[in-house]
Amino acid sequence: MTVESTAARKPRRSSGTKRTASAGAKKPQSSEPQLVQLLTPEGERVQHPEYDIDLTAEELRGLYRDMVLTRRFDAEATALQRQGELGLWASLLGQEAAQIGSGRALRDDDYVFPTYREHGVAWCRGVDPTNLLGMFRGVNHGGWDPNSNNFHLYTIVIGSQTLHATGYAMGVAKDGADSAVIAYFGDGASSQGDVAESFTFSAVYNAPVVFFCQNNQWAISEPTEKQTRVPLYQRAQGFGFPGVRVDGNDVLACLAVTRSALERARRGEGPTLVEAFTYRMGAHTTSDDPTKYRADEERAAWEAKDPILRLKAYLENEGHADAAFFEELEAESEALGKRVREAVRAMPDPDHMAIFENVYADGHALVDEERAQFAAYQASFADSAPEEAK
Ligand SMILES: Cc1ncc(C[n+]2csc(CCOP(=O)(O)OP(=O)(O)O)c2C)c(N)n1
Ligand SMILES: [Mg+2]
Repeated sequence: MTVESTAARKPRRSSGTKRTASAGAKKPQSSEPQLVQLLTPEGERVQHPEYDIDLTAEELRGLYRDMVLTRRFDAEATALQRQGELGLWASLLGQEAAQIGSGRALRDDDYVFPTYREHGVAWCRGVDPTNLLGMFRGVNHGGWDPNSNNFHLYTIVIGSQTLHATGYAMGVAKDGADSAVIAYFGDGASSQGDVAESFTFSAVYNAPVVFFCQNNQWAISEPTEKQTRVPLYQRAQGFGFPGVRVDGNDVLACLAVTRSALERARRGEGPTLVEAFTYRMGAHTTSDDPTKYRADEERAAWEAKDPILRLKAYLENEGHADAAFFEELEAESEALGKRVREAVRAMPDPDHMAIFENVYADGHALVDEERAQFAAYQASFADSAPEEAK
């Protein structure tokens, strides 16, 4: 049995109302990419022999609401950066399904190690969205207590969080807990040594970790072809654990595939690589201009696969949501946008010396020296003198 074929273990029940995605199709060779999909770009529900799930109308509306509010929050943050309120923003536009689907597959006691773009996952973990903005405004080093929501601080050092997640997962296994760990990373990060090392360690130690790679086709200006000669999910095979590619713009498929990978981790069967095949609709960050390196046609093709529109079409076609639902959600989005704007503008400037705090737990000679230098520099400004001396 190949590692990939373990991904097709349990045939599920069939339903008369759904089309089978691969019906009549030639069985792909193992080297050809396979894509798990439950909802087509047109909003048609298709069945999958391994990953089919049943969700109530309320759950479907919940996923839709999560994606809409996350997109709204993200748009607001981009606008705030343009207005000079944030120093930088990394937009998740286009990746809502990958993040909400995987985020809603998690249990409260699972632990998440994100990159810097996982605003939708943060939303699912209950991290207040305004807390994500402090670091991007430059007023703090993180903005939330990772252990309050089992959601680690954003990690900028590409790929390093996969090692943190693996070590944490090895600890979970040693504790005998049945929770799981998920590490988010990108297509570009897949080229990092840290990621390869985390694959090796997690496989060998059977660590309960899911590697969730959002292949958004670009690592700043480098396309995925510059990262790999095989589809990314197939990398897992060489490390001895299963890999699966899921339609990253299909929230149902992302939920089903991640849930299955997390269950596998809980059963003590080790890691899984999930490659969510998606697209970064915006710029890498607000400092980037993607028109310099990618074609408009490419973006337009992905616009037709929008994760929110396809679920909207499905909700409407099935009668799972009425006009009042969409109107209320629009009002909720507006309110969220207003709350985010007000919260950012109200963030107090940090104390100048705070940058030196928490660098080392017990202090450090070099940090002490730098702190003293910086204090002297600050004191050299005329307006830094105490009030009574002026
Ligand atoms: C170790 C390291 N090398 C380089 C960088 C600069 N850098 C920031 S984001 C990025 C691209 C990451 O691409 P990908 O992993 O695909 O994630 P995406 O930004 O597309 O979500 C790079 C090279 C960094 N932050 N850390
Ligand atoms: Mg990328």
